[in-house]
Amino acid sequence: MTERQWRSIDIATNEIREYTKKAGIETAWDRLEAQEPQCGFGKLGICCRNCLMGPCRIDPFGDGAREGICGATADTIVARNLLKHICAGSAAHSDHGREVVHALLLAAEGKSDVYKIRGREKLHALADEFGIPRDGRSDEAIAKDLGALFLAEFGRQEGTLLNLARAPEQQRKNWEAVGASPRGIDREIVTALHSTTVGVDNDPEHIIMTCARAALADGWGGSMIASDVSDVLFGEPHPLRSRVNLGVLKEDEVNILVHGHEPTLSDVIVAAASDPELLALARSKGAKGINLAGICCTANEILMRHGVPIAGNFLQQELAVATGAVDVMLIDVQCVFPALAELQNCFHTKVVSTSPKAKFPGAVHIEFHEDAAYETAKEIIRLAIENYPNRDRAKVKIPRVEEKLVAGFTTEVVHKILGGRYRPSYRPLNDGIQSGRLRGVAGVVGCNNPRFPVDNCHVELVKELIRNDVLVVQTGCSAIACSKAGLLTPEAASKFAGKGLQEICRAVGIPPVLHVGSCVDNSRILTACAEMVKEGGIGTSFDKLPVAGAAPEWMSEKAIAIGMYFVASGIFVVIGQPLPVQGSPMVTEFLTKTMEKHFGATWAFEADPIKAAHLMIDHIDLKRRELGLPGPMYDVPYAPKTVDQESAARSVVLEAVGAGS
Ligand code: SF4
Ligand code: MSK
Repeated sequence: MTERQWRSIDIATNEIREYTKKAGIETAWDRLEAQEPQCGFGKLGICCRNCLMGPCRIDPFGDGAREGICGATADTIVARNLLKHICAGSAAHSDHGREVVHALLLAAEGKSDVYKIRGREKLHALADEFGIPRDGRSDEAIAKDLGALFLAEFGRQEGTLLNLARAPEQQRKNWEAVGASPRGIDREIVTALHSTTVGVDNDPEHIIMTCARAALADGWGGSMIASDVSDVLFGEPHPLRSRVNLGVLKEDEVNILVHGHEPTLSDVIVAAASDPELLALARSKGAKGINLAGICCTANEILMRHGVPIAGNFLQQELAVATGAVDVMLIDVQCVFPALAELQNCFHTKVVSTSPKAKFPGAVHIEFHEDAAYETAKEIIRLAIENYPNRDRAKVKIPRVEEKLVAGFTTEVVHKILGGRYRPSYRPLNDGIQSGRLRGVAGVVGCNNPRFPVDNCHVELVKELIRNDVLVVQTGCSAIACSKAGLLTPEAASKFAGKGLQEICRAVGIPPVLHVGSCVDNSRILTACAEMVKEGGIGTSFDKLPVAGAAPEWMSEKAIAIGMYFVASGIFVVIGQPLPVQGSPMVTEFLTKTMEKHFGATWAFEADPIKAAHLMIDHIDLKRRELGLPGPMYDVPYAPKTVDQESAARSVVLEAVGAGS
């Protein structure tokens, strides 16, 4: 892999990556190089290991095998593989949701040493929405009913998910018409996995409908429950300021990084990190304090609610350890490199796994159980403090790079900040879109991937969108990427946004790019779209709205599930590298064209971030025309200098993904 291919726009990433290269410390980029050339059959989705008559693979050039031993065609194999990915992604988000519901029930039943109902307003709103009586009842009693109701959604055997009632009527009709309305979350995933086994579902179109239903069970089920219940249990996020990038690590404090996804432990770690007993212990070891920061989505969870700084996104997990300044990296589930356990041997860092679901050979395992959450959190922090004196000062290299950000936007917050505290409303947002001051809204989400220079596509794509007066909402590692580039501050509006978006940001005091949370919080984008439809004037279902989505550097199966539930909800989605479906022209055509007929939206594949931005803008403009809305209020000036820079960034990206120069 050439330097040109890995070099990021993030200078902290470059600095530590250079160091690991020189020091011979292996990271994801080195392992990618060792994997090259990567398997073309896998990339095209045409290998099948579903039974032990195989493995089988289809010759993409038509000279060799056209069918697997059982007779499965490329179309069937590709569709089945896609469905397996979606099941895994949906399962990950939904299992996260279930854990949070369990924690809510512990709080409601008084069985936890730390969990309390912190989001009273949200609890009451949800109780009213789901018909749970509130009069004369304690919050705990209400929460117990709510927890039981949500838990039943996972195993629901009859009827469809209750949250579907939040979707516009037309959306629900679309799903009904193609049999994509999800029933119980677990049921959809089990049924979908059943249909992928040898000799079950072999009709690629039918399999893709199952993909849609399993993904919708995630978006409108598991993920949405995770976000709602987290708000009840840990408190509703509100806009707050924080900092981001490796520079948030401190030389003279105990550094603890939380990495993974579930907030059940990380939220408690935040509380325990200010425990006087632990602070005194840290001082007794020569540290000035305890510095907590995060990586990936667990970082986003505690950023949104507590303003805890973020050390980095997905591809910075190894780089963070390589700063030599991390005393404990606490990991739970999802997006955690097994390589961390080996990497810790190069430094004093202790990698501590905590989930009963996820063990890492070589890591210290301190199992987390919700009923003793605070004690576990203290034990892990104590381990970090005891490890602080082992830090080798000669190896400490913390890049002096950090950026400010504002996070904490939710569907409810947008209501309040736009309409005012006493008259919350989406009216000003819809008015802005109707007048053309705001062209539309885009969700830009997803991971990093070593096939792309870290963050470049996220940042270039989002800059182009806001330059064209498109308000951007973000989650996950994409939000972290753009916050490192300084796009998540109100000041970024005057620097990067078009005139119309600038006016809105200035009037309301928001950044042009809104951080709405972690991967499960993509469900907040669905509920925000539902509010826009409810407010009226810009379409009666999601597929009519001037909105679009993107995941420019995605890598995870969870990203496929997210993309699929957005498309199946009527939102056009552009992703950086193609889905592994191109071994079947039929499946590719179905996803990128035919889905429009059934769901009102399609997928598009585009590695070039500027072209991807313009696919989204063109789609938004098309929706505006269909709604009879005027064109954008302000012309967007051609920016030759920027475009030159963008071209350079694009050619690196294209080279990195093997899409030409
Ligand atoms: Fe081969 Fe069919 Fe078995 Fe897949 S299911 S491995 S295509 S025989
Ligand atoms: S953490 S799924 S790398 S966004 Fe949610 Fe980041 Fe992608 Fe994991």
